[in-house]
Amino acid sequence: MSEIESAKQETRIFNPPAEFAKNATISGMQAYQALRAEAERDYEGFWARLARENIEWHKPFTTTLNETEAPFYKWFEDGQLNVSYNCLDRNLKNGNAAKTAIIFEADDGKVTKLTYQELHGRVCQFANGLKALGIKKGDRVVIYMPMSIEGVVAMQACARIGATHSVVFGGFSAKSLQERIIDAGAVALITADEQVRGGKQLPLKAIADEAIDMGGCEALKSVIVYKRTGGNVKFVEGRDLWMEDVVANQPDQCEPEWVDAEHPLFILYTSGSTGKPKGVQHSSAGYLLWTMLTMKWTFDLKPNDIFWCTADIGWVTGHSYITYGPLAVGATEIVFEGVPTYPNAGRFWDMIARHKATIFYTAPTAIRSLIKAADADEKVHPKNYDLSSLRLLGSVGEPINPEAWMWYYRNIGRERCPIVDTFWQTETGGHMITPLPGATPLVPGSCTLPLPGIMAAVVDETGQDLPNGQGGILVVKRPWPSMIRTIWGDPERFKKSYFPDEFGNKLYLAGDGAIRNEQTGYFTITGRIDDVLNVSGHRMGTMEIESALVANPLVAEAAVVGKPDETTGESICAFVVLKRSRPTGDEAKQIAKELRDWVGKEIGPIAKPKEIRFGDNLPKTRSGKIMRRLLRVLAKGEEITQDVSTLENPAILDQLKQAQ
Ligand code: 6R9
Repeated sequence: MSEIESAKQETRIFNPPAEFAKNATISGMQAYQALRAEAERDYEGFWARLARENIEWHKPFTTTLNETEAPFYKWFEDGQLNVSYNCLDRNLKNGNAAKTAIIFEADDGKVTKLTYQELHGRVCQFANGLKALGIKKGDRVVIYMPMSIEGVVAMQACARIGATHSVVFGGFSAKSLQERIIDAGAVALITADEQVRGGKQLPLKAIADEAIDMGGCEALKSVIVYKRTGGNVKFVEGRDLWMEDVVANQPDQCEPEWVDAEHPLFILYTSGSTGKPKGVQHSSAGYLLWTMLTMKWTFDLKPNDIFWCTADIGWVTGHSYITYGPLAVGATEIVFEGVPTYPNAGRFWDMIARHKATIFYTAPTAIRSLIKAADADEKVHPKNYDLSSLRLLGSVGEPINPEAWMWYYRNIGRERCPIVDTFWQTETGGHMITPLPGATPLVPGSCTLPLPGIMAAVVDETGQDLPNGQGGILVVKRPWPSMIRTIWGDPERFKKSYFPDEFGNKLYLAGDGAIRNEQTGYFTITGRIDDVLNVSGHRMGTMEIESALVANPLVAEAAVVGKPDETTGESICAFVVLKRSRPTGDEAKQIAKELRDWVGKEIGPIAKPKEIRFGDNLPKTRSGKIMRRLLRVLAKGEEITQDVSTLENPAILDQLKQAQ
């Protein structure tokens, strides 16, 4: 059944538990509708009110939204603030100094707790250390670190001195890291000797060295290394420093650098439909505001909550719901170094029980793999764990299929906890379409309704609204404070990707398809409508993987498509033409392995194709265009029913049918 069909047929509804609704920040649908109405009545007034109530400003703003250079929107333009001050100092003043900010659990189970006072001190010391190295406001700093307190400290310290950070996920290769260092023009790199995941030590500093040795990183003056394992690393005199030496003797107070509301807090690279990753640039004030509001609205955060977002700080979810949002609202949060399957697949459930987590936010791919693990081994079934502390569950990164939703609801939430299926993107900064746990009746597989102030809609190719029940293109009709500001160094690409001419440069194009339910108006996301794949909740461009493949000397041509996968949502299937004759049997297996490893080195292990098929050619139109939609059908193992008369070489389809 297609996603559109299953969304249309889903009729189960789960109302918010009465107790939950009673105490919720947004309590009941009327409260939600009232906020929406406020935004519709006076859009700027709505955002201005929230920005005044939630952010502590160094200098108050007087203009709310500047649209004169649209789509380069500016929010709260003449206001000044510091994001780290809002996350840390404010908590010291608010009586949260002795409150636990972070419960860190290492891969081996060792737990370290840090109060707001301690975190503030650590961030200030490191910020002072960065300043001593000459790093200043506006400089770019790349962070390539494991999940750690130090990773959060590094990001917050950059924010404190007004340096723009760009975190690169620790699973990316040397080449990917090098490209990002160059594109951002980074003056410093913060990394670790090694990272520890699933009982294994994996290098980071050695990969960073390799990246820098590839050349082009001339702007990079300092490499700061957090000693995680004490593993062997090479140091370059005059460039490399231990993090512990950078902070040694630095005072634990550091006056924050006040920045303009629009000052770029961070750049985060993500995949688009062309080969080169896009440096998504975010602001300071608008971004901070939305991470705070979504913590309060979507997660209904209360002072006693123990909040756990399992994402990595290398992704936007880790930025908004580990480094910034939870701290800005004074939450206690869990930060986890390891993986869900080590020492066994009960790790998440065990951690929830031990730390008494109340809010748990994870990805469908993790849920699906833990369902499988629980089916295979009774011992790691969630029923064996005390999950009574939980009151709210969340999902992010990809569509959650109704079966996985139901399992999550029954086995983890024990039918007591609402599930917030949060639809959003690197570009949106925070949640866009999501249930409110104390208001929205839930329907499995639907992210339900846009948050107040988010003008989401489903339109056709000409930008006209579609009626409910008709699938189309997901857009946002008005700018919102936490939206992407530009693509770093490429404003034209920003315009073309998100505010294209076809829609009069007025509609934000998410890149996803959606359909709204005929009765409820609820949104269901039907997946990407561009050449972007979503594998285990990780975004990847098909062009990126194709470029990596053709960079291999054996490869003449490659086309990459997504294939539905039970566990990872989508998997990567590559169709490859070699410069030599088409390999078969063991030789094909051998070359496929070589190419997979090659892609792992070019981009990172997450981009390795699960399946590689070799052909003498690819299905092309007479004008030479690769027919990817046919390849998608072949990848799924389905029969081709479409018209293939425009194909130059229809015989090739038979050859590519079989998986090798
Ligand atoms: C936060 C994040 C964004 C893409 C997005 C969409 C998919 C994310 C989803 C979802 C359906 C949800 N996506 N959340 N699809 N339901 N609740 O994941 O950012 O890595 O940029 O990915 O992920 O396709 O366009 P990012």
